[in-house]
Amino acid sequence: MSKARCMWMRGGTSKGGYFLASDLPSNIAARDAFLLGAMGSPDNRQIDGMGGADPLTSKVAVIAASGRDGVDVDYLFLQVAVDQPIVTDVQNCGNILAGVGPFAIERGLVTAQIGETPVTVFMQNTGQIAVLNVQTPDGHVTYKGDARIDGVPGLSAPVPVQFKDTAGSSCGALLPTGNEVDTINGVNLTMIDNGMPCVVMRATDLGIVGDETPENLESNEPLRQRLESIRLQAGRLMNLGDVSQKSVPKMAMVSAPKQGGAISTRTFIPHRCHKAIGVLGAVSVATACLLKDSPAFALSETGTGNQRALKVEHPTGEMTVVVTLDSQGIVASAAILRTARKLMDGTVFAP
Ligand code: NQM
Repeated sequence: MSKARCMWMRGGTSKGGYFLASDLPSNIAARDAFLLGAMGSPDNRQIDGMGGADPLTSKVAVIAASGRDGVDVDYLFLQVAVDQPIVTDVQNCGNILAGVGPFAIERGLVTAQIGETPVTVFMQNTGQIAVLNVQTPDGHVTYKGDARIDGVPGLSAPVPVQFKDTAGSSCGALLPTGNEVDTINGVNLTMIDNGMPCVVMRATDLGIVGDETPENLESNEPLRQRLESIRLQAGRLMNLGDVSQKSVPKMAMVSAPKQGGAISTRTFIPHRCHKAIGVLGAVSVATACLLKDSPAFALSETGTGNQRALKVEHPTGEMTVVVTLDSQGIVASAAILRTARKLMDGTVFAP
């Protein structure tokens, strides 16, 4: 197959191709070969394809009407590696998710209401549900609005996203080792999965301050080696097996908030440093901040009450995660604000 119908969209702080499942080959090897060709991978510059030479702009959403009760669409997220011939469904993506609601309405999978249209999404990668509210003022999707998210210039229509039951999405449990804190290579860390498997460590324990730019951290070869050594061991302990070719777990280095937020982060995803932070990555880090024994706890400002707006600071601003706590103080559900924009609707070609 050498061409397919597709919509290119920004979802949150990521960007990628959105396809109806029926517009892609059902054979997985054929599908992946097509997507690699369309993105221009493997190649550091992705010069012969649509990818933007960054994992955040080399993403794919595959969407179909859902047969599940109370669910509108099934969404499969695929990460197309930039410099390796890998397409993986091992992780979810809460940023690309933001475009799934508008896409589902635009393609006629969900009927728009007048005003706002809720879209209930089954996230196939992890088997969980998210509910998006899409702005449809006159029965059509609008991308114009006055919502702003850090990491994206300008204003857009808000797409609030609510997650339910994200604990243990990929690792089987919120704390796959059963512990709030473990030690690997002498570094105290929390291995946690509240929608995204993450390893949460104190930045200073990795020899950085925590306010460095992503470029500065990516050029720090000893740091990268330390992180990868910890990650490979953490992967096994988190029930993820050999993660050498996988994009999880994410490596979050945390420090005290610098802009009045709850915590400051620098996150490797896992080999490039995120310019912001992933959505479910932020939910998982925010959850770690509430665990008394986590190295994140003492550094964070998490406030009080059963519902808290935790601002997770990152290199280009912050992401506010609104968490609702259960009677034991554990995060029961989380909500975030994203925006999305349709960039192109047409046909994408692979060589
Ligand atoms: O954690 C990047 C992104 C993501 C994933 C990554 C994401 C999430 O910013 O839900 O959104 O961590 O690979 O798109």
